[in-house]
Amino acid sequence: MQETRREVLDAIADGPVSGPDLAEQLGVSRAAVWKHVEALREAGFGIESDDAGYRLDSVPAYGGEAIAFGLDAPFEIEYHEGLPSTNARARELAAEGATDIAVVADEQTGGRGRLDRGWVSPPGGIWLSVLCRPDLPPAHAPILTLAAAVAATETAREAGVDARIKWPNDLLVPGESGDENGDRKLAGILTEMEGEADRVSWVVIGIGINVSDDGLPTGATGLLAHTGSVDRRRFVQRLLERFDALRNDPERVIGAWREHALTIGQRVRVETPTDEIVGEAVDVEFPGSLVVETDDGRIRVHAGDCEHLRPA
Ligand code: BT5
Repeated sequence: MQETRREVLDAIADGPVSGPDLAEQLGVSRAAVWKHVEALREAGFGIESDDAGYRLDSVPAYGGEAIAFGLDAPFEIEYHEGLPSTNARARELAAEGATDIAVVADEQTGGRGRLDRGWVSPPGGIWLSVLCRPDLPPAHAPILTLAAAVAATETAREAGVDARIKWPNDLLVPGESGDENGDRKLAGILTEMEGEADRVSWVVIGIGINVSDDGLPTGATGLLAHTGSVDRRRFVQRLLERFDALRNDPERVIGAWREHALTIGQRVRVETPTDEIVGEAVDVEFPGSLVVETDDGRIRVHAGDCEHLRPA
């Protein structure tokens, strides 16, 4: 959000402030204050004005300015009602040299999963992509995907949903006990990056979290199936704040990932680009490798599709 506009909001959130006082406080003209107030009203903010001055009455449920207001993390928000894919848009921004932007859309018409799979993204879901330029070698970039998975899981758990992580980065809600096939996919993460040999140039972390489960494929679930209501604005804010705190703290990422993991301790089959590995998942290691105990010993898997098997 534009800096002065944010300052106007902050000022009127604390009670009525007169136009002239606001203008003086922010060092702008009264006409400029009025313009910012009108722009904020257009963005959906409820702003009362009476003899005492301007007062913030209500914040829109969702949207760029709504997410930016009260966000305690250094991301700019670019909001769209509809987009083919927030990842595609974030990549465009990366090509323009931008950084620390979260692209958020209410609906995606061409949402993408990994390996060219599709991602169903109806209106009302949480679809966002975070663009950043971390000071990391490309081989360590997976830690950011894990950080996003932890941030999304902790935010979902705070919202009252029993989200757990399936390696490397799916969020599942476990089924009732005794129903191993009852796990449902709540969210997915798609990370894309560009880099030189020794340094990441940019990374885009796309996070899709289902809210309603209307129109989703079999095996999927949404937050609303597990909790009474969802404040998407608050959800995105908390998610971005957590991701920001975690992106510079790899130790905590791995620890928190383990704590929320559904995969550790399970029999798994992992398909890598070249191999199929079956065994018990025993740990995850920096920057995100799964350690699998197989009949031929311990194997560290860096990337692949993981399936949880029924215990032998
Ligand atoms: C993922 O891929 O799980 C990564 C999904 C990332 C989506 C976000 S939304 C914001 C950003 N913009 C994008 O365009 N993408 C990112 P993968 O592990 O390949 O899982 C894809 C598979 O999940 C599909 O083949 C379906 O079987 C299933 N699927 C599709 N839509 C789903 C949904 N909404 N919920 C649960 N499962 C879904």
